[in-house]
Amino acid sequence: MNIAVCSGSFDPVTYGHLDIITRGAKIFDKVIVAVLINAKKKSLFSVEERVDLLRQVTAEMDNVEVDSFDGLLIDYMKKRNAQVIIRGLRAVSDFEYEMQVASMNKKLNENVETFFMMTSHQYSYLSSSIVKEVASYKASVKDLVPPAVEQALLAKMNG
Ligand code: COD
Repeated sequence: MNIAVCSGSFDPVTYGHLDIITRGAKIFDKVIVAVLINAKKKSLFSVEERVDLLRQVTAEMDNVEVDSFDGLLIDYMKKRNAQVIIRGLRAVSDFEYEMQVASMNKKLNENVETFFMMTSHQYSYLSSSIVKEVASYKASVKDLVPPAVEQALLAKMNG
């Protein structure tokens, strides 16, 4: 069974994330969407909230599972018997960092492959940070995130 992990912060999940998860799920037998538990990084949503939103928006996808992990991604992958890391590329600026991380992961475990997917052009500008920025000014994020995430953002922004 070909198992891929799509890891990230997902703070919160956007249509850009959902696009690569959906496309990945058509290629691999199973996709595990894994949220990094990183106490050092300040996030708007807790890990539990991010996992819950991801579960809601991927509920229709039979071969997608949502989980969280701590520590090195390759250690988590070993535990889950996964061989492939799915990453999205939005712009040339993403490339340098992604190249470094993919090379390090390869050095840590040569059996792990990183699978890069080009963003769909309509989401090339989209990131969780930009969504939070727009939402903080009470502007509509309807076209950027699924309805459940829009509601959760509104609730956060309204205190
Ligand atoms: N279009 C396409 N892809 C997108 C879009 C978009 N609009 N938006 C986001 N993505 C992709 C990103 O490129 C990424 O591949 C994925 O979705 C998740 O994105 P984010 O921003 O939620 O998450 P990141 O990139 O901050 O997550 C980084 C990790 C936390 C996954 C990474 O640092 C990690 O695995 N850390 C664990 C420690 C480790 O093992 N490090 C590696 C050794 S150096």
